Amino acid sequence: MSSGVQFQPGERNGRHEQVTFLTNKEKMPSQRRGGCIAGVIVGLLVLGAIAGVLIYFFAVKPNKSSVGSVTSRQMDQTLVYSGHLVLDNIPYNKQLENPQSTAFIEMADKLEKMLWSTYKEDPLLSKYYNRSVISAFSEGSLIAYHWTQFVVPAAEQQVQSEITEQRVARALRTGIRQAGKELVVTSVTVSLTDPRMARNPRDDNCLFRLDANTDLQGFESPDYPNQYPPHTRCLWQIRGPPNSSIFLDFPDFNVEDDCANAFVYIYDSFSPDESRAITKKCGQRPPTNPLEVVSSGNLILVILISDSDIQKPGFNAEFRAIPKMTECGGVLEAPSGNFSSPYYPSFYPPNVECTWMIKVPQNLRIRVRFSMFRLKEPGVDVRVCHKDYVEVLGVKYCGERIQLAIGSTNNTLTVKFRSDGSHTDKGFLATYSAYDPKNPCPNQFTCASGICIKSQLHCDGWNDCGDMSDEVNCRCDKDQFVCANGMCKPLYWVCDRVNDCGDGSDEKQCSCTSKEWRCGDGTCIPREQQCNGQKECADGSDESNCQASTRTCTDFSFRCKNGECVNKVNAECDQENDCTDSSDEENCDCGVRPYKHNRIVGGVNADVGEWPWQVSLHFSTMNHVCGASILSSTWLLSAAHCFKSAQPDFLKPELWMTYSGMRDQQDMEEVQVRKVKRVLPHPSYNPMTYDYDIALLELAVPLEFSNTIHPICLPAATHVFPAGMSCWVTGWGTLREGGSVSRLLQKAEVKIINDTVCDVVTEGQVSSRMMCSGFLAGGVDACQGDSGGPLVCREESGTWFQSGIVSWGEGCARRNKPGVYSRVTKLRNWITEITGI
Ligand code: 4AZ
Repeated sequence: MSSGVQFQPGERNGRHEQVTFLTNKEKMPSQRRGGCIAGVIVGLLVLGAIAGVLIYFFAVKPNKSSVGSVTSRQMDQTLVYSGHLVLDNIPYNKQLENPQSTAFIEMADKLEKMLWSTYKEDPLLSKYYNRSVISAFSEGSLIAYHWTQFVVPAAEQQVQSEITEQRVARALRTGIRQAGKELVVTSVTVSLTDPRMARNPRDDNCLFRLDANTDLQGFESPDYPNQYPPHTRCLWQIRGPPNSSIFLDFPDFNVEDDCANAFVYIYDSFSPDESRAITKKCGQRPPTNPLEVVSSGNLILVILISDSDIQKPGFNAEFRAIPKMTECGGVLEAPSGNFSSPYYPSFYPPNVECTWMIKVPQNLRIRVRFSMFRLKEPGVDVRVCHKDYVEVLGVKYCGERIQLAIGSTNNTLTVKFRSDGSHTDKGFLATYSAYDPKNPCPNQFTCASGICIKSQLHCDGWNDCGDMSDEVNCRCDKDQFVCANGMCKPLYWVCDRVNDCGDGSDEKQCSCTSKEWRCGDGTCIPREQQCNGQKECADGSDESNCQASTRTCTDFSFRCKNGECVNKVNAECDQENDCTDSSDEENCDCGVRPYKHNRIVGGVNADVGEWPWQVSLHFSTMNHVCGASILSSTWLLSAAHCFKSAQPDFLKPELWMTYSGMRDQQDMEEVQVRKVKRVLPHPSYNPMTYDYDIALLELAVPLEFSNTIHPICLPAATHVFPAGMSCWVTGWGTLREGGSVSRLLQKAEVKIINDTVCDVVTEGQVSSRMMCSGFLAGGVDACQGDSGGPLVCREESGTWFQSGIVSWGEGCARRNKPGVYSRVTKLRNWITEITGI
């Protein structure tokens, strides 16, 4: 159960030190628990503090103006530790809420002096001590929020690693014990803190104190909705009545993408204390995925930091006090139902514990399926789940799970959810149902978890249950390979460089001899042929990453504008300057989505702004006919077969209308409608074979880019999309073969299929201008109406590139009949010829 501000011994996350003073009797058992755990904790704390120091020095880059004059000496390093103190013998007084009041000033002075006198006792800390500040007070005994700054001169940087959380906490604990009778401190927390967040309430012009009540109130970042100023440091302390929690949401949130430069940090405390952090966010969020958090107690602290010159509108926020949650979980006795983490889909509060007891009639069993599961926290090993978790049948689950289903062993099932004091997330949404163990899945296959899948999926070489139970103990056919994990896969997938088995066994015994080099498609060539300027591998991989000949030009080099060659795979728009004229990073305002998105379990409906380059093409009086993608404000890319059909009218630009920024075919909000000036199918397009199935559309009026309208990056002709890579295809095409088109934009994750396999499964119908993508097991594919739409792949740099254009396929989602796409790299030069892009 949650409680406002809790002081539980052992609630350490390895990054902060929390000290709770126990009576001697209470101390005994914990002392006997031995030095081993303590050693590990101390080790973790030291590592944590070192990591923190490193992160701070290399990532956070202290801002000179942020922490007073001391840091203005160049290279001096500032360490700040913040947390809170619980004072037992001092009554709470409303006046302490106002930092300008005499009560606040007197009490803060007294405590700041006490802090100094405690640090003074430690020779190392006293040497580097700079100042201590009490930043706020709250009730519940008296809680004082503090921070202390240490400054280490440049010449003594090696000392930084000794000023650890553990050392600071130890100094405080020892010192405060000796502080005398007047101030009885019963508990202390200390965490390494980004110095930019340590503010003095008595002289800060961007610190706001807000009182929450049951009415919805709001606040905004400075100058919202215009841009917040550079080097913003603003704090909002929101305080509700006792026994309340604060609900805080951000209807609009648009902060810079790189969290190292700008972010919003939210705390379940008035101290920027890492052990009380609720979340840290940056980027832009779509209206469908607003940030909504709930505090465990009646306080919440919001901090906005920005350090780069890129300014964004910031945010507007709303808050209100809600009754503190007193209960969660319960007994569920209906045969089926739903349950979720508290306040779902808002972030769950810190420090809660809920237990659901599901009980069904004696002769039945229970299956639980999580359709959303997000308990992600920084620095958590998801195999251990030592912070927030869901526990079922003795197993703890945390992190983000795409497929999670669990079955009971009898007619009851207990699901426990626990959140600790820091970092919360959206949580989970679960459905459960009772089933008859004698016939759990009528006419279907029963997974070990109790969920049902279609019988045909049993032993089909794909892990459909999610726990592999449909793929063990299968008898493989003669033309199948037996994976080490018992799965059966087509023999011709062995050594194709795709881990089809999931355990790597189909790719294990495939190495080429020591005198050979292995191509991307698994074939072996003599080693000396690699990087010899001639293509020996069918996929060109032998010439695509030739470091030794960095500037020599081959057919596989990236060509810079100045004629120079770069022999690095996928050098364009990877956020590294490879050409001396930087032309590889020019025209790279593409392939990023302005909005931040959450991955929804099993979701197929695209989110607003998730695929901002997707366009819907409408013909004459018909509605949606084909897809296209945005290359620039005036050029769209599509498939030739959308225009060159039996009806010559399809070539007439005036009969087409393009819809950009659309998600719902019946919602025109934020959609930009443009007429077409020119339709340019590839001159070599062959309607019989679908070879060169590519077309360019020039728009009559340029598009204005927005959160939901943004171009996709085109790959260089030498860009490599390796077999096995996960890419996404999107469109409003039919949901199944012969079905009707979709109202909402759909997305599907598909894999690039090896060219040899593609050739086999299409019976030789693919040309070098085509590529296969999908799953040979079927089930996921593009379909009619998706044609002309983009197949896009996200590179490690985070940039999306269009690898394919939906072209054809034998039916849709059929087994061994993947989708066939026009290969953009092969048609790249034609695009440049026409558009100059
Ligand atoms: C079509 O008719 C179509 N399964 C597009 C893609 C695929 C099949 C048909 C791929 O537009």
